[in-house]
Amino acid sequence: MLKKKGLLASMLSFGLVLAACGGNDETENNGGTNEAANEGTNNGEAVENNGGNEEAVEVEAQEWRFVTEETEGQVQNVYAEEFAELVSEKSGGQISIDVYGFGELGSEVDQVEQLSTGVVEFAIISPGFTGTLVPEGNIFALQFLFDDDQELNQQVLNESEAINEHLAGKYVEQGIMPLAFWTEGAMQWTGSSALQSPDDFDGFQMRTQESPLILESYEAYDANPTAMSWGELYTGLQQGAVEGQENPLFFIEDANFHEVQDHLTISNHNMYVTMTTVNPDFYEGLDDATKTIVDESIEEMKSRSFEIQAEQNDAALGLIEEATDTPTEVYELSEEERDAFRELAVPVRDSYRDESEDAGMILDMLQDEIEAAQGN
Ligand code: 6CS
Repeated sequence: MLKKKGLLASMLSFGLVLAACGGNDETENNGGTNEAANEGTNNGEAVENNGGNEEAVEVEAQEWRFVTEETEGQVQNVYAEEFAELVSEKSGGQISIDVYGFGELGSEVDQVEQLSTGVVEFAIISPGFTGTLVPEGNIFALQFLFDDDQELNQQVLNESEAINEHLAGKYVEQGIMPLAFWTEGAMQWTGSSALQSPDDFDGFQMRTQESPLILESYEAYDANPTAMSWGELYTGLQQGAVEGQENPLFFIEDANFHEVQDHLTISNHNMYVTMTTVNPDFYEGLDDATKTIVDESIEEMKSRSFEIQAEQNDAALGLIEEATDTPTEVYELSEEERDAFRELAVPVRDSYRDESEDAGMILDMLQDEIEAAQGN
């Protein structure tokens, strides 16, 4: 429960952090951040001996903010810290990025607004929290849509026109510019009771993220889904307010959900997709040299994000099984058992098509892209 105390302390320091972020109010900050970030920057020439890095580019000193939905040591934070390091190196130490973990600036939903209003320049935002704002982002709620091979899925996320052009465009319209879509691993179920067939979900109190089609996906199994921040989830599971949840293994283990759950089902029913995002006005306002530093760092983090999640997810199941003082029964669904869920999950795709004029086109294109990747 140490983490909960840390979280509370972080929430209490929220006001202080905002004050430390330059004292701007939100309205001024939208364009103001860009001006502050760009003021005095030049076109960026490669210089020798800049901070000891021969490839560093000359840019003015700048300080940016990057908020994540996770805490220290978890996948998103390791990613953000490494991204900050790359940007610092490439700018010869001139650009520094302060990373704020989950709870330091508010909830996951608050963070979406902070990014779009320019309170922070960068954020890791999971589509699971934006389904009302960007209905097309509900595509990642659709279970059994992607392949079981995470490497193949990451390749699709990197190369997909449906995602990187059409879906990304919908986010930009809402003041959120996705720079990369990436997997945090396959999701599994935990429960206070065993979850092995759709019948086991009948009336089951399932915790989900906010996006409407995530809830609808569990309603298709006759469960009673409730959206809740993960900051309240440990206590919610412990006290029985909810009976189960879905997440990648690393997160289940690190957030200690296995301590308060008797059952873990290896279901691989979906993958956890997240996005590295930037405030579009801020990004478009950057000079070419600074933009290149950002773009190169994002590109280099594409393989790293996959490695970071794979390493943590690979270790997590063993750690859960070793926690014998809080035993968790692990059950892996057979292909036949997965098919029973798949059958109920596929019709939810029709609801996705109804989300907007372009949703059907995005889904069709993505399905073609997944099939093409599977055929290679
Ligand atoms: O379940 C959640 O809400 C959290 N899960 C992960 C893997 N990252 C952050 C997110 O908020």
